[in-house]
Amino acid sequence: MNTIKKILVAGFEPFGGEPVNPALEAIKLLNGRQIDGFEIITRSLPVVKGSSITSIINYVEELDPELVLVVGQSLGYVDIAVERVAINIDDFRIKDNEGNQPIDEPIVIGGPDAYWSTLPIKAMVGHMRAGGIPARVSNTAGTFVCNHLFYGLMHALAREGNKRRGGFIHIPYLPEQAVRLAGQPSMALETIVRGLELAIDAALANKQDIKVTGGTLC
Ligand code: PCA
Repeated sequence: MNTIKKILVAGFEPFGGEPVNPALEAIKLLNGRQIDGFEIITRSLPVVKGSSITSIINYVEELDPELVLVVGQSLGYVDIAVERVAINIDDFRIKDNEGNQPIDEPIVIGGPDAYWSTLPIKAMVGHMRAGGIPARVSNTAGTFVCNHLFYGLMHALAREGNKRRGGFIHIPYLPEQAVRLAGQPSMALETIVRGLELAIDAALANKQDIKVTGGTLC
C-alpha cells in the first residue's frame, strides 16, 4: 500500500484573453515531485464561479492531501504574494470563463466575512526571500475567482475541522505574457517554480507561523 502523504497544488486555467496562465505552467513542473517525504500532486482549476470551488472540493476528496495550496496569476505583481485572507464577496471586474459577473454577492450566504490562510504565510515569505526569490505577504486576494476559490476552499476545510491546512499564492506574469503588455512586470518560470518549492518547504516545516511583520502602510 502506498502511504506517502500528499500535497495538493492546484492552479488556474488561462482567462481574460491570455493564452497561458503561469500558475498552470508552474504547477505542471511540480507534479510528482517529492518534498520532505511528501508527494506533490497537481490539478487545474476552471476560472469559473462555483465550479472552481466544486473542483477543489472534489480534488481534496479524491487525494486526501495533508496540505492544499492554490496558485493564481496576478497582473502587475513584481513578486510572489502569499495571501493572508479570503473575504466573503464576489465583485468581478471582468466576466469569468463562463460569462458570470456577480457584483457584491456573498460567496457563501451566511458564511463568515473572512477566513485566514491556515498556512504559515510569514515563514513561507521568509524562506523564499532567504532562497533569493522576491516574495511578500499580500493582504488581499482581490474579489475575482481567486478570492472566490480561496474562500470556498477555506470554508470547506473549516467544515472538516481544519484537519488539513490550506492557502493561496498569487504569482506574476511570465515574460512571454509581459512582452505583449508594455510596462508590466514578470518573473521567469524557473524562479516561480523555485519560489513555490521553497514556500511548500516552509509550510511543511512550520506548523505555527513565525512572528515577523508582513504588514503594509496604506
Ligand atoms: N487569477 C485570477 C483568477 C484566476 C487567476 O489565475 C484572480 O486573481 O482572481
